[in-house]
This record gives sequence, structure tokens and C-alpha cells, in this order.
Amino acid sequence: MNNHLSVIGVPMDLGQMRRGVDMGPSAIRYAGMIERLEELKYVIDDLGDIDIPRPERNQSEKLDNLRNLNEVAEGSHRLAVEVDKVVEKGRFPLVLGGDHSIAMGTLAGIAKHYENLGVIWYDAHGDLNTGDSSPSGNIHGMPLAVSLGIGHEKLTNILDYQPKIKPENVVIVGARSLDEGERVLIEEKGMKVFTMHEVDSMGMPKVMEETIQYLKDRTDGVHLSLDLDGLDPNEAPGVGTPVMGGLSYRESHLAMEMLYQSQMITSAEFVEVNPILDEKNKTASVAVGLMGSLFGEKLK
Ligand code: 6HN
Ligand code: MN
Ligand code: MN
Ligand code: MN
Repeated sequence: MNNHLSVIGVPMDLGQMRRGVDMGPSAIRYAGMIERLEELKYVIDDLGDIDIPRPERNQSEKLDNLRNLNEVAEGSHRLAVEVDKVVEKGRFPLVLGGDHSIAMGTLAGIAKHYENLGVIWYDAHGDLNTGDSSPSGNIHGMPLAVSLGIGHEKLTNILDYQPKIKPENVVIVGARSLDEGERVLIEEKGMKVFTMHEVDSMGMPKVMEETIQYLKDRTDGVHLSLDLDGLDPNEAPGVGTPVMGGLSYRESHLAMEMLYQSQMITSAEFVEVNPILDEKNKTASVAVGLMGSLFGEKLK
């Protein structure tokens, strides 16, 4: 694994409506992230936080059922520019959210460097909505669709190219709350999804084995986009859109260890940590624990 990490915080909360997720990057750093990874002998540049535009009151309405469209697009663009530079320098981008809308910026910065970038979308949700299909108008429910080139031009065209990724290079793990339009898209594109039903019936070891094998055969790099609401809210309560019946910490820990062993992950982001909704920074600590496993703790 690339032993030079560049950390970028993204204090973005405009992709949804719960205040506090903009403090996610601070909460994760406060939970000891940098020290934990330094312990594993990584060289770490913490590049600080991206400057996120604040909406002017009158502009923050929903254009085309896309809340804060301009600010989210601008924030993601700024993130994409930074991530692009990190990859250019040959470093591993580790992005801290912020709500999940930031993934479209992260992927915009990374995907131009790969022919066939793979993505593991570890989440209770599919994040495959568009303004037309979204029940909420919240852009954090759309970044995977946007990265496939589906959605508003201001979002799909970040860094002036699209699509960023191909549907057959995506694996969704942990899904248990998919909207109707998202189901249709998954079916239409033949995307690989391990819902909680599959995790329960196959077990996490098999799910990850298949995920790794599947991506190994077809990709030249793999981005891990980990939404903390993929985990069960009993263990990760500090998220804005919790869904019961989620992945356990143990299962997730194992998944991260298997990814470390596969040596296939080339970038990662940890999103949706909301310290205001959290219990004593538990969710940020879970995020840091999972990073420890992803980067080889105990196995190195
Ligand atoms: N997330 N599918 C719902 C929506 O509003 O589109 C929830 C999205 C949640 C997004 O957790 O990143
Ligand atoms: Mn998500
Ligand atoms: Mn989610
Ligand atoms: Mn272990």
C-alpha cells in the first residue's frame, strides 16, 4: 500500500439538512486519526480543510429539487482540484466528510487518473438519486448517480469530464434503504449490490471475497467510499440518516482488514460523521478504528 497519505477535510453540510456534519473532519481528527496512522508508519500530510461556500439565504432554495446546488457543486469542484493534485503527486488521498455529496468531488479528482476505477460504496443507501427521483432534494443522496454521469450537468461535469466511473466497476455493500428510482437504476445498469440480506445470508467474509475478486478482474484502482450509516446506528449513532439493521463494527472491521490484505485500495473517504448527533464522539472513533484496520493495524 502507498505509505504516503494526504488527508483532506471537507466541512460540507449542504448536501442534506441536519446541522453538524460539517464538524465531521474535526471530530475524526479529534478521535486520534493522525496518531493512529502514524503509529502504522505512514507518512501523513494533513492538508487541512477545504473552504466550503456558505449559501446566501435567498439562494439556498431547491433549484430542480436540488438543495444548495450551486454551493455543493462549487465545494465539490474545490475538493476535486485538491484531490487531483494529491493523486498527481503519487499520494493516497484520504478524505474526511462532511456529508456524502462530497464523493462526487473526490471521484472527479481521482477517476481521471484511471481507465477503470473501481468503487466500493459502503452505505445503507444507494446514493443513486437524481433531482427527478429524489424524495428529499438532498444532494447527499445523489453522488453515485452523478459519478456515473446521471444527474444535473453542474454536478456530473465537475472538472469537465464525464462519466467518472462505469456502473460495472461499482460494488455497493450494506444497502437496506433504496428508493424506487434507485432500484430501477441498479436493475437497468446491472450493478453489483450486496444488500443486508446478502450480508446476513452469505456472511461478510464471502461478501468481501466476492467484492475483491470481482473488482480485481476489471479495475486498475479502487476507491472506498465509506458512509458511517452503513454501520448499525447502535454502534454508529452520529449520522444524519440512520437505518436500523446495519453492519456491525466487527463485520466492518473484518471488511477493512480484508481490503488491506487485498492491497487494492488506492483512495478512501469516510463520510457522514455528525458529532452533534453522536454519543461522546463514538462514531468518529468507529471511523478511526476502521481506518486503523484498512491501513493494516494488527496485520502489518
Ligand atoms: N446518505 N435516499 C435518501 C434520499 O434522500 O435520497 C437518503 C439519502 C442518504 C444519503 O446517507 O449519504
Ligand atoms: Mn451515503
Ligand atoms: Mn447513507
Ligand atoms: Mn482484527
